[in-house]
Amino acid sequence: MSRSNADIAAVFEEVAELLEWQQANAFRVRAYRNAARTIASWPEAMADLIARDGRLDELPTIGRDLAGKIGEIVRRGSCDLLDRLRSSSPPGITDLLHISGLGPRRVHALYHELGIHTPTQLLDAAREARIRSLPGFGPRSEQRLAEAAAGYLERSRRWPLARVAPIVDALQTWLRTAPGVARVVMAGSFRRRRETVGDLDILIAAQPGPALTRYLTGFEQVDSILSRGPSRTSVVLHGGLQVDFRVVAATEFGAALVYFTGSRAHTIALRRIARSRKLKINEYGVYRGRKRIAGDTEASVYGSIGLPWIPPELRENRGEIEAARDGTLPKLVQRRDLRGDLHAHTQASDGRESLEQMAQAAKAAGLKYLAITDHSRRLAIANGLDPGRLAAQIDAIDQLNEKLSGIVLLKGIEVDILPDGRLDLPDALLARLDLVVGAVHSDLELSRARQTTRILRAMDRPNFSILAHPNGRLFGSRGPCQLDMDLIIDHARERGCFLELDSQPDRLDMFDTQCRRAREAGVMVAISSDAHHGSDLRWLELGVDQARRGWLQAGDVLNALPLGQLRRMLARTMTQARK
Ligand code: DGT
Ligand code: CA
Ligand code: CA
Repeated sequence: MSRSNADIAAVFEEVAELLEWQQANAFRVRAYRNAARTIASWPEAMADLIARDGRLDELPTIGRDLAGKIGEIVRRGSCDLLDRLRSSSPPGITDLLHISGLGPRRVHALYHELGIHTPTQLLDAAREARIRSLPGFGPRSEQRLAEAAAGYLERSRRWPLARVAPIVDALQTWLRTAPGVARVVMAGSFRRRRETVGDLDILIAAQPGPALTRYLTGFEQVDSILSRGPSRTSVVLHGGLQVDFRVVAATEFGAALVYFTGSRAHTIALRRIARSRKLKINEYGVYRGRKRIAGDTEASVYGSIGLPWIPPELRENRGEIEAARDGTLPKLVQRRDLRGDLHAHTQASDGRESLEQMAQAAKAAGLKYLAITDHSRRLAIANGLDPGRLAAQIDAIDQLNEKLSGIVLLKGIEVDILPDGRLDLPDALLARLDLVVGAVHSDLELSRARQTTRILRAMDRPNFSILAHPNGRLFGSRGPCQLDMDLIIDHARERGCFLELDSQPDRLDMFDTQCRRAREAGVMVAISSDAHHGSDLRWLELGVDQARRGWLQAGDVLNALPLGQLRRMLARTMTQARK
């Protein structure tokens, strides 16, 4: 995947911040800041410039050294310098630099004296009055820091997609009876299916009027009204989620939908193409001079600049516009392409239903196969299986498969990857399974190098099929592990094993950009539910959304394969003799 200028600028900006935190030479810090600015506003994509052999070091503020780094970032999304700075700095430290009242010197004091490296820790420490006694701080500055940290956390608060889904359902039901409303569509990041949303944007085709505005602000979950007017009303719901309503005429709906779906970067790029064709695109339509030539539908807007309609999940200006122009947009995977699920639990470990109940639920969800992958013994809190219990489950599945129809259970395990890269169960037993799903559940804070090595070693075990939830993050409680995902993806290709996109609402792990890297490297991804109850199979939808943001097609998805082909693919990951 080629990285956009904005991505490259973000890398340089982070480098500048980390250098600043490490108290590097001020000229050096400024050099990265200036380069970030140049690149962010440069009209041509750096990737294109490189592709046509343009000289990067002839750009203002960019010398040989920075030019080399730009090339590196375009290729792999990061550069050695950033990787090194990250692994030698505490995670979250750059967030502190964004809090007003804090510069590098004070951040250093907070870190070295009190171990504070995140805004949350800062807020806690200020509330516990631990900061006032540091040299250079006092009760007043402690109070101001508490407010600034709280404000920062409030602004940066994002909502996992699955958490807002029930609110969206309630809003849509409510809007169905709104006066004079012809159409309602969720726009913004929710429509693009970003894993988290900052707020909700709802586009309404209607005749604007005071009755409609009153109706919108009367939604039962509204806590406060930020602004109201005929075409735009914004409210905050109980719990803090903001909702922006925009009311537009039916004839402008397509143009407004393109605009409010965003992303900003995507629509700015569309407008640039329009300009080059002497057209103007705005939220009301597409214009040649004063003549309106399109805007009723989204397709008409894209069509006016010679492009096919682009799925919302791709609208991030990460190459989708070029792909649309070249006729190479991916045909994105859909939920109905999934023929099975390769990660599910039963009562044997921490699931809540029996083998049979899980099998019936999978069948009812339209699946043809379901892999049972309970935890292994190391995960004692989840009642993980020891060799004896796994052997018994293998027999139980064989027996149950005899009497099931329309659904096949595959024999698997979610085996713990030990800190040294060994697996938690003996090879000879694992060899009796259809697939081995390996997962990291302990020692999540290892250094990037050690965590990566651990996973590569696990992949090299004789039986290893799929790496589960690679980053280990949990929304709201745990950030991602430090990992070299590019290396892991390359290794998976060489080893011939697979990666999982875990669809649990709190996980959604792998990330969209990682899915895309896997696809480009030719590594298939399993979109798995990680169900602990039959009803959890609905989570597959969320995984599919994330996969679509990662440009995956059905052909890139392991569990889109029919059972026979899948068995052959899995068998190759299991080298020992099979029954
Ligand atoms: P979020 O809410 O942070 O998850 O992300 P979005 O993409 O939903 O952003 P939001 O809610 O600020 O605005 C919704 C869409 O409206 C956004 O994707 C593009 C459009 N939009 C809003 N403000 C601007 C703007 O200043 N310029 C452009 N080009 N588009 C804008
Ligand atoms: Ca939004
Ligand atoms: Ca908004």
